Amino acid sequence: MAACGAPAAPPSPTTAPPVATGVAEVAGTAPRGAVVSLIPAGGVPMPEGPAVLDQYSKQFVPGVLYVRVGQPVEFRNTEDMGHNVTVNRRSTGTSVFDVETDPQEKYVHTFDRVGQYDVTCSVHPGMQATLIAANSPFTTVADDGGRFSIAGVVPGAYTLSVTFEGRTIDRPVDVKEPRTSVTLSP
Ligand SMILES: [Cu+2]
Repeated sequence: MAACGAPAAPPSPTTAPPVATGVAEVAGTAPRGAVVSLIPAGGVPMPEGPAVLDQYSKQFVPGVLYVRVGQPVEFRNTEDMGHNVTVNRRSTGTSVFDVETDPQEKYVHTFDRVGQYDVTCSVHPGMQATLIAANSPFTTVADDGGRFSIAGVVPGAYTLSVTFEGRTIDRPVDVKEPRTSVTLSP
């Protein structure tokens, strides 16, 4: 079964778009650092299995990980060196957890809030990653200029959900090809 040739790459490698027919891009502006998600009217199934953030070669792999709110995340240590996983909510610096991860061990945490999280290892100051938890695989983060773009979206009815500084603004969006623009002010 061949793909239709459309470059329908979802923003998250852990999940796939519901149906890859027409493809649209949703772009616009939001508060800088906001987590921006498009949630289809019919919802999106939770991915099967956990998301994984590994510790290997004194690095977090991958360096940026998108997960779903409610999806278990395995923080693994797959090398013969003790590590630590410290997770803080970026907007407030609030601690989420701080655990030691022994060689070949894992720690599982399920995020219950949309947001960006800083992941560090207290043993190795150079180790860091960013984790973004959201309610849809169609998710990105607004850049320093507030710009965002989500490509590979099937046209239709969505809720655009924008979370920043602990607040969430939801707005209905009718996504049309080839590009739909949205501007959200703080
Ligand atoms: Cu470490």
